[in-house]
Amino acid sequence: MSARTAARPETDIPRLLQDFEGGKRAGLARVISRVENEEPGFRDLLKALQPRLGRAHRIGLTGPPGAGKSTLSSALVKHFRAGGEKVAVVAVDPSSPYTGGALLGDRIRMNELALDPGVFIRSMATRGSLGGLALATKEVTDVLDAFGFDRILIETVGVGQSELDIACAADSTVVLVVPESGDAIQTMKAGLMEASDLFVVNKADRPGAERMARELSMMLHLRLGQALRNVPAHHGVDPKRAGSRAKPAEPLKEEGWQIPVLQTVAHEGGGVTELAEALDRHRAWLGASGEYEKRRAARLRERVREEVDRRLRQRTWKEAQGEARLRDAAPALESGEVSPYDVAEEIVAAVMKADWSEPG
Ligand SMILES: Nc1nc2c(ncn2[C@@H]2O[C@H](COP(=O)(O)OP(=O)(O)OP(=O)(O)O)[C@@H](O)[C@H]2O)c(=O)[nH]1
Ligand SMILES: [Mg+2]
Repeated sequence: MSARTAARPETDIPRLLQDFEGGKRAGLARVISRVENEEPGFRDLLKALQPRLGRAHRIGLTGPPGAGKSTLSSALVKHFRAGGEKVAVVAVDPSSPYTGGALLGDRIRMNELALDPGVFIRSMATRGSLGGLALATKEVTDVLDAFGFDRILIETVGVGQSELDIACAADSTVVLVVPESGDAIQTMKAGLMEASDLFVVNKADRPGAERMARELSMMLHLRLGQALRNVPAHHGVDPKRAGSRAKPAEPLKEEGWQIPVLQTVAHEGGGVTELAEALDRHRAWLGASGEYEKRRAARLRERVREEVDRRLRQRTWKEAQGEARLRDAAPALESGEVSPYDVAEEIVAAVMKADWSEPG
């Protein structure tokens, strides 16, 4: 390490790690803040934690606003806690630049859980970080995994692409719908089918839940039929059985995993045990089928891409003063004197000329 490194604020990393490793809550909170805000030294922290990743079961929970995600999360937390497991909840709201009202509501609702030392709850919202919310969420989840939580619930509001990106970074992705969600076809159009490992129709105490669940099962089943047409018979799946129309067989996503469509009444805890059991089955399947390793490998590669993108953005907009250059060029840009392409070229040229010897 150079003398310059020693003068940097990240020299407190060993102490931070010591508190963290000692299982101190305050240490955990400090490491999370450092990582979430991309403060100096956050990469060193993440590097140090790498060898301990992969012990937690990461569960993504996504679905439309008000579907009952937080209520279901709370119910799952209680269930896992009753089994003696340590549980963390990360609530993500990509739509709000600050910790919004909805998340605040969740906090109040989850207060009772938060008093339990075996539970950790964190709300996340965009903070203009150069890596984006999805990356920050994954990194915070890594920190929680390394700290030793057995289960990590990642709740994302909405069903857009960024929510799916976050949910898909989990080991098991649960897509929540409600009877009022509209028709199943609409749900499927949002690309949720590919993303989900489990479907849950929450608010099953309301009319239409049964029908919703049936429609979802049918659609999953139809999709399976299509997928199997390209699967050779020796692949271990019996296309006749799976494609049978007479008896709606359990739908499959991939060989060996049947995407279940469960029903819950989250505020009463109804169906939560069944959901937890299905999650355990999914986790066991991930391990036994080799799917876990496959997804892990894909995730590691993806993390490299995300980090490269972030570093380049950081170089461009912070270190090479891209924003300042853009501001300076704004009048000429607006008057039409220069084109956006000219300005971009100038910024890129500045990035290329910058000193790349010291990591940012
Ligand atoms: N009837 C009924 N109401 C429920 C059920 N689950 C949750 N709710 C209610 O639905 C409302 C929304 O629940 P939340 O858990 O906040 O939903 P959410 O998906 O987290 O909402 P956002 O985070 O705002 O997107 C609350 O008033 C819950 O009490 C259920 O199974 N049945
Ligand atoms: Mg919520």
